[in-house]
Amino acid sequence: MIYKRSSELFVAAEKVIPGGVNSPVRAFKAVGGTPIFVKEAKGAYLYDEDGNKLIDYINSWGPMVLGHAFKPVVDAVVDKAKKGTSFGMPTQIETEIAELAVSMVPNIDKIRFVNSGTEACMSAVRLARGYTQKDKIIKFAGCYHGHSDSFLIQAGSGAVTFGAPNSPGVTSGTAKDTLLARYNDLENVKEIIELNQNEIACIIIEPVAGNMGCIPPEKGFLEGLRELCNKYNILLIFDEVMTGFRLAKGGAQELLGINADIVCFGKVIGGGLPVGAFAAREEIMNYLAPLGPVYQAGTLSGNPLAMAAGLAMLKALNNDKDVFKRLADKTEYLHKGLTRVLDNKKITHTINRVGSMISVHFFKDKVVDFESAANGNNETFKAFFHSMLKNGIYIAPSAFETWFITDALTYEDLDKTIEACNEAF
Ligand code: HOZ
Repeated sequence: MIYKRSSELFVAAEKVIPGGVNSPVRAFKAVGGTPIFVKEAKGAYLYDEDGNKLIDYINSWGPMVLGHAFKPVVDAVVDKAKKGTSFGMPTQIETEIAELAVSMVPNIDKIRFVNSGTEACMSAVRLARGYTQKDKIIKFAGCYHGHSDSFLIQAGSGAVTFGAPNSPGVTSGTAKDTLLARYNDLENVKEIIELNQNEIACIIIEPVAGNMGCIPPEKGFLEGLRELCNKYNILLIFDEVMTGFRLAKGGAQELLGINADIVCFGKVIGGGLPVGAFAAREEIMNYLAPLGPVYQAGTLSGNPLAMAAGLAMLKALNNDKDVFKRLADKTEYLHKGLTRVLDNKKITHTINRVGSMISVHFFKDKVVDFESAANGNNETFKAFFHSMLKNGIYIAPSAFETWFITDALTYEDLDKTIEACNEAF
């Protein structure tokens, strides 16, 4: 494949945008080479500026559950755009999407829309602190909850890829209120809680981690967190930015059968437009301004374009009773095919998968937390990434990211992907 035009566009971008990108993972620093500039996308495919067609496994980092340029979403956005794009005033469609989201997700009564997953998580933590009147939070090494200050402590995703999981600019005052635990290690969480009795407002977690590759919660881990939260009056926050409306209608809460106190959404809930949201039981949500004392606001929050896209997306997912099974089946097929190839070639690896999230780790043991994810062979990953790309398969340009499966993928696409893996070694 030729990337002449993409390289030229990157050089131009670097002159006026730091690193040439508006979000670091895109810069290809973790895999080398220059990023691919997308011209357009449709269904399961990306078409780049050099005229290459790629099978897409990042799907805008999750939201394209039903494929790129999904017609109901596009139609809804076009229709709304003609009637005004933002008012900073209430609109009826906000209630419509809120009603639908509340009906799909277990254990929530009210939802507040914001503009990104970062905003959702940041606001959820403020709400938890205000509600419990406690300051500290527990997060897990390798989990990523957006780039707000409290979360850039051993953060996953781009933060870890560039060797800066603790970012300069986060004050020591802020950092000291974020307590760090090991994913899938309940004993570790218990110790931290016992050392900080009556000080912890919330535990925030990706119920299926997606920012150190895909890491499933081990049996009993989330159940244990739920019990600890009940016992110590701590709120449990599920960051479902990746898992919400992707693993099931009701996200990870439904799939895994665990109730969180606050749930954060992003990406999928906006059908790929800039939307985030956080939701909880009424008594918690009523703590938010204008009803309660915890302040949170935004001019573009709930804007009609985003709401129209999100509503079209949620309706499509809600009305298709087989979609989550189809997604899981396709992902399982890919998992089996990749395993067959990598086993045949005697490549040391572990594949993690939950629903339509999957990641390949070039590591000999189980990958259950940040430490095991970081022990994967990054040189093998880089070579794998570039070989897949050469064969028309676009996976995330970092070993610390999940691949997201879209329903637009055909079994022929999956076979091509498995074949590309075969050629990579
Ligand atoms: N933080 C995102 C992945 N977990 C990457 C966002 C982007 O580069 O668009």
